[in-house]
Amino acid sequence: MSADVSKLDAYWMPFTANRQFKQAPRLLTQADGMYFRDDKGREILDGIAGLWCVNAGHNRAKIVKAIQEQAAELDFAPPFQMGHPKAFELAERLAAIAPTGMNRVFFTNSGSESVDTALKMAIAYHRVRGEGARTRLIGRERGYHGVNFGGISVGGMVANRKMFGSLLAGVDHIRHTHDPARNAFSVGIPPHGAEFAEDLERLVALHDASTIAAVIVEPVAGSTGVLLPPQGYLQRLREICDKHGILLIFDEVITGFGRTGKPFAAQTFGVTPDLMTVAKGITNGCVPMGAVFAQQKIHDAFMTGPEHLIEFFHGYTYSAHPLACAAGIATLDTYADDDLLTRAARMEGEFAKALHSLREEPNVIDVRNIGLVGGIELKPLDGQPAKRAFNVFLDCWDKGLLIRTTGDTVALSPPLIIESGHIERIVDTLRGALRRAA
Ligand code: PXG
Ligand code: PLP
Repeated sequence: MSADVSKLDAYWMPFTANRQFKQAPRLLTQADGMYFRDDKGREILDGIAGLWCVNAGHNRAKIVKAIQEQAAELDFAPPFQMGHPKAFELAERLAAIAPTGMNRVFFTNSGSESVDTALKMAIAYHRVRGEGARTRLIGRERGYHGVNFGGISVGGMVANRKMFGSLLAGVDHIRHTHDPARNAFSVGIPPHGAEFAEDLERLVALHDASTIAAVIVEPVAGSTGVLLPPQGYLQRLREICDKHGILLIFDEVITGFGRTGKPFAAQTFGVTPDLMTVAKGITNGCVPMGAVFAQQKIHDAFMTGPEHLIEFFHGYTYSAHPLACAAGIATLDTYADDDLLTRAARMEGEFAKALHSLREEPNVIDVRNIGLVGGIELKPLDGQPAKRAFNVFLDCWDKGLLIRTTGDTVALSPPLIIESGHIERIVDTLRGALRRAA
């Protein structure tokens, strides 16, 4: 059954080549475990956990049941000046697995909202402490922090920024950490580049620390092509932030919930931020939800003034939505039942070996991996950036495998329930596609 193109017009699709898609639609209609099914009944192996979010695999019984029951019990509760029990329960459960001291949780509905929330918290935190001049936000080149104005301002993807005017004022960027000349084909964390963190000292020298509120980075950058932090880099960034009283924000929207082998990448790398943004895996992708984790000292700094007054003028109609909270609790149960938040560490060796076996395939110029994240960078077609990788994407889809591409990098982030047979199939399918794309 091919889709009726006249019925595809109304939906303006996000981050999609709309015209190409509507000529040859790729429609998913069902999902279970490691697989999607498309509208033609084909089984599609999910190489990217939906979009870095379905960490426990699709259609998990406990989560489905929790959402169904919640919808019938309490469909909505206003989050402002009101609460419902599952919001508090989920926050406690999240605090229990969080990096050291990050025991205060603010709910949002997406990664983009989490990022803008964390940036606002950082600026307001300094102000409530009497350092109101600390308003400057520092991001990083090649960062992705969602699509809202705060997020694209601190973000470092040209395509996401250039169309949208002057963005937030008072933002600057440190350099990215991608250094293929020294680090190509590193297995796991690349050895070279801790010194890139010193770029923050350059911005401190330029702007003065007294004007800087926070630095935001992804511990592992996903959307911009799977860029890993060089050994010692995040530690150095933490030290420089501490030296200058600058808050460090980790954007863990893709690294959160087990992707790198511990619950959060902060734990994998042994570096604790002041604020941490999450989304995606918080509900296994089933209901939109995001959150910001804060160190208690940040939360407590707001708890001054008359007790009947609102301390932080921020929140969303759907913050801590009952369906999302029910899904989140059942998701944490599912992760615990199957020991999934550390499974990526156990699968990392096998996954890395399989990915790096693609090294000799045509046009592969780098392979990068950590936990259950993989990046395979391809030499671009002359004068047609991103085209070769997109061809590989379409070829894999044709062969029943869903991957992601960003620029000319293939990104893999399979559900954490992945088994050896799936890894083999992913790599074999990619190998074929790379040869055909040569
Ligand atoms: N921060 C990071 C680090 C992300 O990866 C967001 C913020 C925004 O989250 P929302 O929920 O607003 O989309 C993200 C999202 C990809 C891809 O293909 C990754 C994301 C979104 C879309 C595509 O790598 N990450
Ligand atoms: N726009 C208008 C007119 C609103 O009334 C509201 C919320 O009340 C919003 C935007 C924000 O919506 P949300 O809280 O879902 O982010």
